[in-house]
Amino acid sequence: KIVANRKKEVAEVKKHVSLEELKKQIPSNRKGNSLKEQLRNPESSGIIAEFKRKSPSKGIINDKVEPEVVTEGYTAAGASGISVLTDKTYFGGSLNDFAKAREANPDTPMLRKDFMVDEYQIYEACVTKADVILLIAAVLEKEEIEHFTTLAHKLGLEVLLELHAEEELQKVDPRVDLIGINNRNLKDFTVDLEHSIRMLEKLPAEAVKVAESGISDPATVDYLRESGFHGFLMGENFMKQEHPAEACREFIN
Ligand code: IGP
Repeated sequence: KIVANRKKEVAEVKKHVSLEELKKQIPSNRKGNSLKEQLRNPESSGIIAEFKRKSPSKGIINDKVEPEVVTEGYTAAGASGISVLTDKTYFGGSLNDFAKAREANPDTPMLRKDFMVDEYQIYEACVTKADVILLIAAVLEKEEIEHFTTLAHKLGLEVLLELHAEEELQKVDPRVDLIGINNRNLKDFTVDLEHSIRMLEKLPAEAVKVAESGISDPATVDYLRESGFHGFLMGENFMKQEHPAEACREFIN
């Protein structure tokens, strides 16, 4: 349902800015920030802090904060990367939020968090100066993942491939830069770390691995790190606070 909606929305946007016009806005020789390199660095906190106004499981999380303020604070707090939701219908985000966060954080690896269902969105990510795009295995065919990965790399973007269920392992394209395992089951919203760790053991040893969702205490990060994860994507635990960046700072220190 989310995918069908997202496809319709993209078709609507295309009516205003065609793919050809969008392509003309691609920044020339921009040097992006590598999230993969950042997470491989053992000195890095590994925290990828997310800007998320609302979600289907929680409703409104925080509608009083600005993306540039929060994300600049995330960088200052020592986050290794920033994720910004750009889906409007389900998460209250936008490319405008992303652009504001980008401007405030020129040197931090930034992930465009959305349901990527059309190559048009990958060009948008490039034009908005994202460093990484998310591909969700649960909603894409293996061929789409391959095709989107080729395009992303051509445009200088890294790919974070998100997995949840075991059946999705066969969709892993060895060229993806990072593999995320979503701790949250998108069907019933339950969080299960042990399931993620079992999945992790089936991934290529050299892959850079990110644990996503439902993380709310530093002990969990330590446990996931010891289990083999390099990155930890956290949203709600920070965003539900009045000052998300402060919460991030306390968490990292
Ligand atoms: C963050 P949390 O539980 O810390 O807010 O989770 C992130 O993992 C979550 O927002 C997410 C997500 C997604 C959102 C993971 N995969 C796919 C939208 C689409």
